[in-house]
Amino acid sequence: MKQSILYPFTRYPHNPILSREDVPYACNTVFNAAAVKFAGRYLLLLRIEDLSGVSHLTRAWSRDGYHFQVDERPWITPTKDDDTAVYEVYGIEDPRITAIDGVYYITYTAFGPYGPRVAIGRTRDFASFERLALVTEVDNKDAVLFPEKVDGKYLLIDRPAGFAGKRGDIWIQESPDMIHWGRARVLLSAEPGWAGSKLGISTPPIRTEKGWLAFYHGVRRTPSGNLYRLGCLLMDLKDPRRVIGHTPHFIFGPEEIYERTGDVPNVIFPCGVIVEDDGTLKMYYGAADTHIALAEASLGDILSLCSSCATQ
Ligand code: M1P
Repeated sequence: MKQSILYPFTRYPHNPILSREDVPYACNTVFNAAAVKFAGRYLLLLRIEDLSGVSHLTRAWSRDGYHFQVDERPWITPTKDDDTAVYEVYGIEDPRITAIDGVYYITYTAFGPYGPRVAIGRTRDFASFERLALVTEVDNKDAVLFPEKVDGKYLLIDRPAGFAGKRGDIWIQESPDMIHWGRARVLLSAEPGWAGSKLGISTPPIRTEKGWLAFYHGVRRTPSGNLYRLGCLLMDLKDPRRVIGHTPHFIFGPEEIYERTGDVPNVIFPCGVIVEDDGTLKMYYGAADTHIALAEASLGDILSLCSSCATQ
């Protein structure tokens, strides 16, 4: 589709930027990566699925945001801790990174026989990693933290339910300490249409002059399987529990061969965006659960789009 205000992203012409051939050890796929700028470099935290089907997280580094070097070894693997190992035994998936006061918090899906749970860990240097807590019960995933406390509370957006074919909506909850969460309420509901089956937040909120901006994926169940596409939403700066704009149509979706074919076809799944000083937004997304690709847009265009579809 031609780039337009309704479809504001332009794909990097050399996509995909990472495939399993770029990983220095044997694996099945590399996809759904968190993104951050750290110590003058771009850092992707890759979800890599190994040959047994279990996912772990590995770092990849870049000077320009387009060409990445993947570490020789995994960084975060399922925990061996006796109390919690069972909850990650099927893998750790779909990381997102939020910097709060100089600490990088990583939210990810811990997957085990009881279902998916949201886990939070943290690092200051992307060398050591400390697990904080499994913060939800099962059938919850797609979680991101806000980069600031609001009214003295941490805020987490997540997606309870939506697992095993059930409808899933985007929720928000708060915590005084990042461990104990509550006062949960729905932020955005899956409505009939392009995202009628389920939603999930994709990327951590970005503070902008118009509100907190975040991207989300919407899923439509079709006769040939699920179709994952992208929308964006804007939350009130003072009260992020209030959505002040969101796109009623998708703004990005699978079209290219690397998005249409792979282990899970017709999936685009961003977990990280980086906003450059010139207002260009780099979105890193999993393509067909098999590769990582990059698309760019102007932050201004995205904000206009979101505000032109104001909900309140
Ligand atoms: O296969 C597509 C995606 O399916 C799940 O996402 P969600 O639960 O939000 O629908 C996840 O397994 C995700 O990793 C995967 O890309």
